[in-house]
Amino acid sequence: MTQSLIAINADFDSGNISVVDASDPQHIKLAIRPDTNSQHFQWFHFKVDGMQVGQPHSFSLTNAGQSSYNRAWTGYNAAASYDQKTWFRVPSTFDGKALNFDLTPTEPHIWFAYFEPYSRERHQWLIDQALNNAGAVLLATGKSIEGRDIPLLRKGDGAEGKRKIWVIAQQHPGEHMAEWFMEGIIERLQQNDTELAGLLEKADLYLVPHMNPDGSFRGHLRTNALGKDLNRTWQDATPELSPEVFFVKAQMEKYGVDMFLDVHGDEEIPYVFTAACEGNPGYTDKQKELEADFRTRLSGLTKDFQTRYGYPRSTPGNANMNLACNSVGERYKCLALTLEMPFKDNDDAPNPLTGWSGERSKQLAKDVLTTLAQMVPVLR
Ligand code: GEM
Ligand code: ZN
Repeated sequence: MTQSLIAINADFDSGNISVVDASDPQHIKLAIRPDTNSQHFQWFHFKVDGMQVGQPHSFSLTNAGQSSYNRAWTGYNAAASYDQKTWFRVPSTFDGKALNFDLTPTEPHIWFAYFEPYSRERHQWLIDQALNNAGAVLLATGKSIEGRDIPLLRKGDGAEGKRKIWVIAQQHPGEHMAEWFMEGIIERLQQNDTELAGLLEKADLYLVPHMNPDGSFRGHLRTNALGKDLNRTWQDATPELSPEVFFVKAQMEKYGVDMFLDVHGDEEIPYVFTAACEGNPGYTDKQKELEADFRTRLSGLTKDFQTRYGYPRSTPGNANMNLACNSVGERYKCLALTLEMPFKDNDDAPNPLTGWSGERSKQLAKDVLTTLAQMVPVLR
C-alpha cells in the first residue's frame, strides 16, 4: 500500500482538529479539541492536503458523540471548500459516536468546517467597510482577554430623541453565522435605500460585529480565552474574566438602549427563530407586544424566519438573568431578542448544496433591518 500523503492542518485562524490516525485515506480518524479552559467542543475547522484526486477518502470525527450538543449531529452535514470562498455541504452521518463523511475530491486539498468560517482578516475588512463606505463611526474599542480589539460602531449622529438600536454578534465564538449577519447589516448600510433612510432618520444603530475574537481565533465553540461563556456573564461581568461583556455593558450605560438584538447560531434546531425575555421579573406587556410584532413582521418578509420552532419559553420570573437578552431587556425595558440561525439548514426552505450559509445570514440581516424600519415608530 502506498504511504498516505494525507496532511491535516488546523494551525490557523479558527482552526480546530487533532489527528488520531491519518495513515489510511479511507479511514482518516480525527478528534475535535475542547475550548481552552472549558469542556465545551463542537466547532471544527481544518485543511486536508495530499489527497488523491478521484479517489474515495473517508473522514471520522471520532469524539463527536461527546460534544456539547451531541444530539445536533443527526441531520447535520459538514461544510467544505476547495478555495475558502465557495462552501458546500458534504453528506455526513452520525453513528452515535463519530461524525462520518466521505469525499472523492476534485482537488488535492480541501477545508472542512462546522460552518462557513468568518475570518479575523474578513472582520478587519468589514470594520473598514463600515467606517469608510457605510458611514459608521468608531465610538469605542474594547479589548478581549488576549488584547484583540472589540470595536463598537455607530451608524447615526447620536442626536437627542433618536432610538438606540443595538446589535451584538458572536458572543459564542463558533457561531460564525453571526458575523456573516453583521456583514449583511453593513452591506445594506452601503445601499442606502429609502426604507433604510427612514429607519436612520429615527434611529441610530450601535453595532458590535464580534464579541469574542479570542474564542473564534482559537477555534472555540462557546467560550472566551479564559473558558467563560460570555452569554452567562451579563450579571457579573468583570474586566479580569469577561472584559468583552464588561465593555459592552458600560457602553450601553453610556449611550442607552431602545432595542437589543443578540445574534447567535443554534446547533440543533434546523430553523431560524428568536428567543426573548418573557421570564424576566420585570417583563412588560409592551415587550410582549413588540416581540410578537417583530416575529409577525419578519416571518411575513422571509421564509428564512419562523415562529413555530425554537427554545422553550421561560416561565414568569424564572429567566436566567445572566443571558444578554434577559439582562438587557430587564435593565432597559426594551424589545430584547436573541436571534438564532441554524448550523444545519432551514428546513422550511432547504438548500441541499449549501445548507444555512453566510449568504443567507446576510440576507436575513437585511430583512431584519426592514423589520426594524417598520417598527422604529413603536419601539417606545
Ligand atoms: C442561547 S440563548 C438561550 C436562550 N434560552 C431560552 N430558553 N431563552 C444560549 O446562550 O444558550 C444562545 C445560543 O447559545 O445560541
Ligand atoms: Zn450562542
